[in-house]
Amino acid sequence: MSALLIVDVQNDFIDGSLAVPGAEGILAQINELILQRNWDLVVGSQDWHPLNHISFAETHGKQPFTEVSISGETRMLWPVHCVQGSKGAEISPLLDKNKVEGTHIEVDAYSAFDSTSHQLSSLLRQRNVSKLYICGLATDYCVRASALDAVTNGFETIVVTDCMRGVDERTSELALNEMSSAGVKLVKMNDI
Ligand code: VGL
Ligand code: ZN
Repeated sequence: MSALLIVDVQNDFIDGSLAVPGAEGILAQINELILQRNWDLVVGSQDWHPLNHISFAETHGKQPFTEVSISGETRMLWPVHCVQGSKGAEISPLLDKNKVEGTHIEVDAYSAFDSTSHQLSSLLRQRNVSKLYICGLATDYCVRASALDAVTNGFETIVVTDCMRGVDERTSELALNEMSSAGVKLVKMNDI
């Protein structure tokens, strides 16, 4: 069985506080991708932070897009985004949600697989999904982390490169290379 995971197509990443360049332009593509094939399952994920999240620059009294070392790890500090219950955290009204069977939330991590209850991998296993296609936002953060985790969880993992966008061009390029080295397949929508 094959599933499509649509990562973090939320208002803040489209035209809100952490707008990803070109994000708006892929919504129509993603809507087409949803209809393009008879997916056994289509699921979404949603970035969902508490107000004083550790990844927010404001929490540290710093400027957004600077980096800090948190427990020995370099982490990017973001503008306040996708706060639980806010308009910015809502899935974009431009996404065709008809076939999407709910969303899995990421409170603290970039990966859609990293929720404490491992809900996403159990759902995929329950539905006998072996092949997972991933699209959405952002290439260099949540798409990257979700794809790498999908491989680790034993799924054949494919990212649809023309249905995703990154925060930064350089880190997106690095992320694509890293995913590819980890065994993630990179395809374009029309080659599926
Ligand atoms: C994301 C930056 C911060 C993402 C989430 O969805 O890729 N990026 N939080
Ligand atoms: Zn976030």
